[in-house]
Amino acid sequence: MVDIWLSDDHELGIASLEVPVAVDFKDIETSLEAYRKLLLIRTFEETLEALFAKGKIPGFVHTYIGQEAIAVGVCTNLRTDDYVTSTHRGHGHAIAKGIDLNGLMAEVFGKVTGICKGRGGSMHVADFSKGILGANGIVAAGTVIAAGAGLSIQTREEDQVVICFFGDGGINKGTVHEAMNFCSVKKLPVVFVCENNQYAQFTSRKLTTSVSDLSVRGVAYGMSTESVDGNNLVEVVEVSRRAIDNAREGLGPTLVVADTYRFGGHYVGDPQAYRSEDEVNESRRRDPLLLFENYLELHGLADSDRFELEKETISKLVNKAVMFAEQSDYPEAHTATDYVFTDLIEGRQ
Ligand SMILES: Cc1ncc(C[n+]2csc(CCOP(=O)(O)OP(=O)(O)O)c2C)c(N)n1
Repeated sequence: MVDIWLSDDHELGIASLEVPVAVDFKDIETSLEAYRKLLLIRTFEETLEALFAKGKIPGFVHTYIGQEAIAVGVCTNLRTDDYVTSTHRGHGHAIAKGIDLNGLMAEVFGKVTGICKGRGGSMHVADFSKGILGANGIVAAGTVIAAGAGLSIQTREEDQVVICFFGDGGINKGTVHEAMNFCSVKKLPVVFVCENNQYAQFTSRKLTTSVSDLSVRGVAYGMSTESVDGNNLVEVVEVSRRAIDNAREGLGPTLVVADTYRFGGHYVGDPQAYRSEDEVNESRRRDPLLLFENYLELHGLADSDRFELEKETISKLVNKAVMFAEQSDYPEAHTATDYVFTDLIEGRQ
C-alpha cells in the first residue's frame, strides 16, 4: 500500500476494478472504444513531449499523462451538446469530448488550420460545436465559466449538463468558492470534477490544502459529493454518471473528487526536483491504461495482440495529425487580431 496519492478508502490493485456498472463494459465495442480514447490521449501527449523537445511547439505544454481515465470516464456519459470547461492541462478533456484530432494538433502547433485558427494554442483550445468551452491558463477560471453555462441552461430550460474539470491546486481558489456556492444555491446542472493529481506546479497538495479529503469542500456548500479512484475507468464512469444524471434531472451540482497522479512534470521539461523517482515509479504501477487492460483481459474482452493492434492504429492517427499540423501554415502577422472579438461585441462598438 502506498499512501502517496490514494485516499484512505481506495485500495491498490485490480480488485478495485470489480465495480458493477450500468454502462455495458462487458460489451466489447463499448470497452474497446473507451480503450482507444485512453490510448489516443496517451499517444497524443507522448508525441507532444517528443515534438516539444525538438522545439516544434511554441509556449508551454502540460500533459495529461496518468489522468486519462478521468476525462474518458466522465465524457463517456455526455452528449455532444453537453459542455465541458477545462484547465491548462486540457488536451485530454478535449479529446474525450470529441475534438477533431488534426484541428487540435494544428492548434497546439499554433497553425492557421488549428481548431481556433492558431490563436489559442495548447492552453486555450476550444470548440463550441462540441461543447468544449475552452482550456484555460488561469487556474480554476473554468469554475465560474461552468456556473455561467449552467445558468444559461437553466434559463433556457434545457437538459444539458456542464462538467467543470479543475485541479487540486485550483480547489483553494476564491473563484471555486463563488462558483460552488452559486451553483448550489441555484441548483445548476454542473458537475465539478476535481482531478486530485497530488501537485500544484511544484508543491504537494499536503503542503497547501487544509483537508486531506477534498470532497468535504462540497459538503460546505450543501452539495452532493463523491470520491472516486480516478485511475479506474470503470469506477469513474459509474460515479460520474450518478452526478450527471442528478444534474440533468434538476437535482443540482455535485463535487466529484477523482484521486490520480500526474506522471509527467508540471510542464514538459520540468526538472521535478520536488519529488523522487521512486514516488513516480510507484505511481506508475497503477497506470490507468494498464488497469483497464487488466480489466479487458480479466473479462475476456481483449488480449495483448489486440492491444498492440489498437496501439498501431492510434499511432497512425496521431502521426497523421502531426503531418497535417507540420504541413499547415502559421497565421499571417497582419491577421493577428482576426477572430479575437465576437461579432456581437464588434457590432456594439
Ligand atoms: C490564477 C492563477 N494563479 C496561478 C497560476 C500559476 N499556475 C499555473 S498551473 C498552477 C498549478 C495548478 O495546479 P492544479 O490546479 O492542481 O492543476 P494541475 O497542474 O495539477 O493539473 C499554478 C499555480 C495561474 N496560471 N493562474
